[in-house]
Amino acid sequence: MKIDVLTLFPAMFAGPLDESIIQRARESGLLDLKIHNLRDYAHDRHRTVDDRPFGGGPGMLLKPEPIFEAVENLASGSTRIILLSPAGRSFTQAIAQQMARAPQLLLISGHYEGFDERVREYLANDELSIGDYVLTNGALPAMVIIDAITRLLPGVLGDEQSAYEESFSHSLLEYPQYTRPADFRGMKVPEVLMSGNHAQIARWRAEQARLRTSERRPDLL
Ligand code: JCQ
Repeated sequence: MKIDVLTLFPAMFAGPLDESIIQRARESGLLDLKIHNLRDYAHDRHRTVDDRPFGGGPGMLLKPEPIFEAVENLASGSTRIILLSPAGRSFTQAIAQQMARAPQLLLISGHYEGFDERVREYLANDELSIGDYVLTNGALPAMVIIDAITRLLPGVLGDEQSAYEESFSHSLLEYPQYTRPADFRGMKVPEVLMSGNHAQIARWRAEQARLRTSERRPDLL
């Protein structure tokens, strides 16, 4: 999969995507990730990317020209062009699964000033939010989405993790888990897990997952 990111803060991407599973996916060629500076698509001496809103009001808006030119340079007919902002639809595991099947994504990181509406209307295919709070810019949301999608790409995770994937798709929270020691400072592992009765263990886990979900995330049931 190819993922391009358009941002005013390319330096924010150094670090989080250079570690662990994402880095392995990049090195093995399963993920081709490129970060692009929106400012490189400005034409004037000051590399201007924003301007004042028509009709007045506070703040500045991202100008359409640099974003349109960047997209024309980076996207093809099959590229999904996605804006990141709190005004988007909520990013979910189901959306991550759909996007993991796309050949190319172009993530456009907005910031507090906002986009000229023509970027939404004529350029983007989609607008995503990672949650109901306001960040300074879309770089962290872009990284969250890249992480969620990359781990779903075939070959990125091992068998163990793929099994976990299936358990999440039952849309329950995970049951409590324990490892050694059986007694840690008097805090004991539930007896049933050491019983060797696998049918009983499976029942206990299913019950715990349901209980935990109904207590913490009744919206998932
Ligand atoms: C994304 N949840 C929060 C902030 C405006 C117009 O674009 C904007 C983008 C941002 C950055 O993204 C977020 C966000 N999901 O704050 C304001």
